[in-house]
Amino acid sequence: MADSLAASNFEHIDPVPHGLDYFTPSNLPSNLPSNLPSAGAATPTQHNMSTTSSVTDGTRDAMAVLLAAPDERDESEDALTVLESFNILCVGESGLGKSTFQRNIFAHLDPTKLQEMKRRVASQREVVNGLREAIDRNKSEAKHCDDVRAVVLRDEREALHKQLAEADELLEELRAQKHTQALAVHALRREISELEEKQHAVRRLRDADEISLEDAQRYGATVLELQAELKAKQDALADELRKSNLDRPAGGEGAPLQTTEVVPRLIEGMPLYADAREGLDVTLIDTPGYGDLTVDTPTNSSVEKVVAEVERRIVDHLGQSVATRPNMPLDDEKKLWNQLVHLCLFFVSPHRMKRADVELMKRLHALVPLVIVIAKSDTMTKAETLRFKEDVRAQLQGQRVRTFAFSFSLIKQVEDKHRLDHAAPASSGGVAFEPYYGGSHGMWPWAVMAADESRREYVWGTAETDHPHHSELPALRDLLLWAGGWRQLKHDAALKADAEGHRRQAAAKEAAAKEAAAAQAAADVAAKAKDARGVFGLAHALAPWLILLVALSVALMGLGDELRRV
Ligand SMILES: Nc1nc2c(ncn2[C@@H]2O[C@H](COP(=O)(O)OP(=O)(O)OP(=O)(O)O)[C@@H](O)[C@H]2O)c(=O)[nH]1
Ligand SMILES: [Mg+2]
Repeated sequence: MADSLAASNFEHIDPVPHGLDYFTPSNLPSNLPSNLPSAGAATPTQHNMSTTSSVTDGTRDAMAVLLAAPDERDESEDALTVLESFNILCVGESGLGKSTFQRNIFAHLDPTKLQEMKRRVASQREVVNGLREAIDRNKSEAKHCDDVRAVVLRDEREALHKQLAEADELLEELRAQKHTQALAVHALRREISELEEKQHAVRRLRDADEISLEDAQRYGATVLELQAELKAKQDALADELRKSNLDRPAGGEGAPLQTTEVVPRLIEGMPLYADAREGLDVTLIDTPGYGDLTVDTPTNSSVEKVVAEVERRIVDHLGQSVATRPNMPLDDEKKLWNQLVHLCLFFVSPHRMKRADVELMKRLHALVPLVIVIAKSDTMTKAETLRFKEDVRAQLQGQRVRTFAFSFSLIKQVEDKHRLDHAAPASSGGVAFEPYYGGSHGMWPWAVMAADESRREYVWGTAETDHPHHSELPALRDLLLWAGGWRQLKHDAALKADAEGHRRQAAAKEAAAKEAAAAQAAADVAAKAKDARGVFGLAHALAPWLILLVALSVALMGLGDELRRV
């Protein structure tokens, strides 16, 4: 079982990456064509566009769509339908790459320049349509109004026509820009595709048994040249597709800043996959890591900040009693647009889980759906990764930490998709890719690596954060959005928030009952004390009289004795 996790994981890293075994921006999972299927179906990639027999008709068609000139493609300008909110909290020890991960995971899916342009075209088209409707309304009113109103309407109509002409001009300009941009991406994709084919062919010649050493060297040099050319094109395409604000920290170039406070970042209209017509408003909530000498101090505890953020969101959600979105009942708003933490990605360091991790997990697991992520997976070998995944799961079970388990069928869909997308073509003699993300129980943690440029370069080669052979980051992304894991998570988050609400209510009731009982007990004590004081007070008041009485009796008795003696 273990061997099947990712049969070729890291095996393909060599100083000169082999084109087809490598991730390129052209076969990012997010580069799916707009007519792409729902979960589980084949998606186009550079691997399966090869003309070998291993390519299915479906994938070849899909690739054709991807490489077709932009004007041949579905150029629908429909704006994205944003379905709901989806909030992800990243938690863990300091320095594990939480912030880098957040900049990386949706970098290619987050509205790219192209999608941004699509959005601008769509909203400008709405402006144009709005003006046209206003002119129509004006015209129909003009047919039935009096002469004075007719003059006013004519002036208004003239102004509207002027506005419409300007808006139309802007719309055309935006469309042209969008088309130019689409052509640039298309051209780059095609060039990359051709270069990869070429490189692949030359590599086959180089590796053929029957050629001379000289020829082999010549072909080898050509492969290297093609590789350099390919890399330049891939970089250009990545730049074209990348949305800058997710790729780098706000400060621009330079080392990532340490996170010192809880920082939410809203990404509006994140498509579920590239070119999807449906998307989510995703909020990534970054948190200060714990265990750091300067940021996490006893008086400024990172853990307390994390727990406070989670609890604040639950309390706000439970306490919301007024709808804020137009035309949406409160119940729907609370269900679809709540600010709860829908997913807590809990980062643990590679090789070891710490006591502090488990302690925080135990504070969070009843409040939010917890998914464990092993950070910096590039620092572990395949065997270490597998072993550590098992260790983490066993330790969590032993500690009774409850983590969220995605339905196994969703994980399976992602595995199938990646198996298809990332199998090296038979012609390259490549190994089949056997992802095994969930473990037999579907409960393994995810081993991810992240980087701002989506790749980490080492002296021995390059590890691609978006390559399923190298990292489970794309698997997690596909599971969350493409396969619909977000729905399961939101459901669980709502259940947990409600349970927490009940727990708090019960605790408040219990506290109130305890308080009432304590007050009653205090009152009883006071009453008893009062009673005791009453008896004692009476005794106190009568005492002088009693003493006097006794004294008198004694005196009388003495007097009696005297009289008798006399
Ligand atoms: N090897 C490796 N390094 C990584 C990875 N992800 C991030 N890093 C590096 O780890 C360092 C810390 O990354 P950050 O993203 O700032 O870590 P963080 O968890 O946000 O840290 P805090 O803000 O202190 O909690 C940076 O130098 C990153 O480049 C990874 O997957 N592998
Ligand atoms: Mg950080």
